[in-house]
Amino acid sequence: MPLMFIRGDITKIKVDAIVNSANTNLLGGSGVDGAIHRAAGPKLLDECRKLGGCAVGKAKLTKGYKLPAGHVIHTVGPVWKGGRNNEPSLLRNCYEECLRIAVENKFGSIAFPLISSGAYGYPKYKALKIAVDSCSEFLKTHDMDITIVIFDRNSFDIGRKKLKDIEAFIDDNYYDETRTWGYSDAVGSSGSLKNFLRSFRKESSTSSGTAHTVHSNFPVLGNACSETLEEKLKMIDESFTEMLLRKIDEKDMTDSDCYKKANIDRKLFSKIRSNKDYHPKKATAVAFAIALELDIDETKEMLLKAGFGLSNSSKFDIIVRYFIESGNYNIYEINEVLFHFDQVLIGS
Ligand code: AR6
Repeated sequence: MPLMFIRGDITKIKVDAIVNSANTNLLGGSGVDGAIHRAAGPKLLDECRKLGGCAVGKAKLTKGYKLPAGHVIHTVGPVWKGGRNNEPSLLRNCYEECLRIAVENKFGSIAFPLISSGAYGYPKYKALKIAVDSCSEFLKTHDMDITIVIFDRNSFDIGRKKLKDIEAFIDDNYYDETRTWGYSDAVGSSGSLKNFLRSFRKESSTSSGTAHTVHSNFPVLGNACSETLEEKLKMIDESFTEMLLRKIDEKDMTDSDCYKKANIDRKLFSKIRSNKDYHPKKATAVAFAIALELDIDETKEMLLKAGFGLSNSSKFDIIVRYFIESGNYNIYEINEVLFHFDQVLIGS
C-alpha cells in the first residue's frame, strides 16, 4: 500500500513511525501533539526534553513508548500567514525531512497527520495537496507504505466546482436498485420520472452490453458439442495478467512506472506478474487501468478479465468512470474523491 488515506486517530496506528505535528520547543501542546504525548506516556516528554527543540521545516526522532507505533518523528510545520511567507516550501520540507529520517532508519511504514492544518491554520485542502505531492514524489524513488491520516471530513474539500460536477455525474448515472419497482416511488423520492427512466435506460443498456461482452469473451466453437472440455479450456482468452503485461509493453512503460503510478506495491506486482491466472481485487484492477490510462472500453475489458464490471449501481464505479471519461488519470485525485464519498480507495 504505497500511499493511502485513512480517517481516524494517528495514535492508534501500528506503523514503524508516526509523525507528530509539534512546535519548536518539542514539549507538547494541543491537537495531534497532545494526543500523541497522552498516548505515549511521560517517557516521551522526557526524551523530547533532551532534543533541544526543532526548527520549522526540520524533524527529530524519538521512540514511541506506549504507542502502537515504534517511533515518533516530530516535525514543526509553518504557521499559515496567508501563503506569502514561504509556507508551502517549509511545509514540503517537513514531509521530506520526516521521510529522510524514515529512510535513514530503514522504516518500512510511516503515518502522517495533516501537518500545520489545525492550530497553525494552514488551509486543509492546500495542506493536503502538499502532503500528497511530497509523498507521491518520494514514492517514485523509494519503497515505503505511507499513510496520511485525516482526522476530520473537511480536509477533503475537493474544490466546490469539481465536487458539484461529480455529484451531478453520480446523480445522473446512479442506479438505485430500490427504485426499479415503481413509478410513484421513482417520482416521489428520486426527483423526476425523466431521471428515473434515464438511469433505467442507461442501466439496461449497460447490462446488455456487459452480457454481450461476457459471451464474446469466450471463443465461439463451431462444433461446440463435439469438443471436449479440455479442448475448450485450451482456447481460453488472454488472462488479466497477460493483458496487463501486454498493455505495459504497448504503452512503452516499465513495470515500475506502472505499479508506482497505480499506487500498487512492488511485492503485489511481482505476485501478479509471476502468476498468469492471478485474480486481483477490483480496486487493484482499476488501479492498473488508471495507470495505463486505458479508455473506458479497455478498462471494462481489463476488469472483466478479473471477473468485474463497471455498473451504474455503484458509486465507486461511477466515480471511476467520471475520471476516465474526463481523461484525468491522477490516482491520488481519484482517491481523494473516492475517500470523500466513503468508497474503497484504488491501489493495493
Ligand atoms: N490523529 C490524526 N490527526 C489529528 C489528531 C489525531 N489524534 N488530532 C488532530 N489531528 P494540529 P498544527 C489533525 O493543531 O496545525 C500543537 O499545539 C487536525 O485535525 O494538531 O500543525 C503543537 O504543539 C489537523 O488536521 O497541528 C503546535 O503548537 C492536523 O492534525 C501546533 O499545535 C494538525 O493539527 C501545531 O499546529
